[in-house]
Amino acid sequence: MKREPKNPIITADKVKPSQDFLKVDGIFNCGAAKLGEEYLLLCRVAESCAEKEEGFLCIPVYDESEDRLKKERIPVEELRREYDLSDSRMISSVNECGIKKIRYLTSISHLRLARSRDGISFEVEDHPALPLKGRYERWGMEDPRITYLEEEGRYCITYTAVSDLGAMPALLITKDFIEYERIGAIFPPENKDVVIFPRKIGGLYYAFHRPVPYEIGTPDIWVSSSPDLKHWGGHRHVSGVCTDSWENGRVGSGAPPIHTPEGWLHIYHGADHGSRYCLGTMLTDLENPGRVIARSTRPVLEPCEPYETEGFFGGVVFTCGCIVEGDKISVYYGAADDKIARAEMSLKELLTGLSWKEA
Ligand code: MAN
Repeated sequence: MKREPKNPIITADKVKPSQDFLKVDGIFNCGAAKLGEEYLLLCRVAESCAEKEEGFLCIPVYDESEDRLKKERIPVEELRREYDLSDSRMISSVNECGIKKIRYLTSISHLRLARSRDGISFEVEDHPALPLKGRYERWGMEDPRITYLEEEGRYCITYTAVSDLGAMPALLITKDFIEYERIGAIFPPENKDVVIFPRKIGGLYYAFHRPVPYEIGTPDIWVSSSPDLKHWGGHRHVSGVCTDSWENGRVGSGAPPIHTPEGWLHIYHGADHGSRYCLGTMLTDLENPGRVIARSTRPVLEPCEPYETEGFFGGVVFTCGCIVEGDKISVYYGAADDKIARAEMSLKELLTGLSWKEA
């Protein structure tokens, strides 16, 4: 992949906080779409409390009963005594069964639209695209992915609704990125990385998703189908972690699958046990999209540049969206969980030039 020389193309200093008491920690993982001639990115914006309070760590949490953000104040003493603070993204502890549980996220995310005429210089809007809503969004909305349903002229947006009840995929529908219809939860927790295919296959909608099994199994990519985008079934395992490689920790969908004559081309992410996130590719059957035809042996993008290795959470390249124009794929990706970067590649080269590992 060829990185954009102007990378990173969007940084946190270009983003206004959504409320006075917040500061923006990062703008990253974004869905991508074209609406007419305009390029749109629906970005994840992560915010935390701007002011420090002596003796406390303050975390913004959405209170659905009052429909507003509140500060949760945790005494620093308690934090040091009871929690693991080594991961910048979360505050965790080990429960009575010896299992690591995330008790708080260090920031809360919402979705924000950025617009561009050339796909490189983006203006970020001043306000969230839509407000947090309901019990399942107490800890925010994350990682939006946009699929344009070609035959219907509408955009499906999947995202992760996060709360103390778990990470749960939810769906929005829009035609204009002004009004959004909330469909709500489409898979129960814990599940993430849902991406919908751009056209129906055999009369059904399809989606890749990534459940997180608890006692048995690994975080792998699955496929499901639906007659109406709301009810999902036909669950089937697609592709798993590879024990001896860059993707030995977890894999999950990235950008919406791209229809090519050879099959569905899917850019996904894989992380190792040290949470270093890279991008890989796989090709699945056009008629049976859960059947993997081939999978790349090496990552197509790895965190190497300083803006990818250093940041809120370094060593991460993570995509939620790309735009295909003829033979050119523009991949938009979150770098180090705090900025947005872009890389492009030729569709043809990607299909022919890679060393495919037969699945
Ligand atoms: C999570 C994802 C992303 C994030 C990566 C890297 O698993 O859901 O939100 O970018 O980890 O931190």
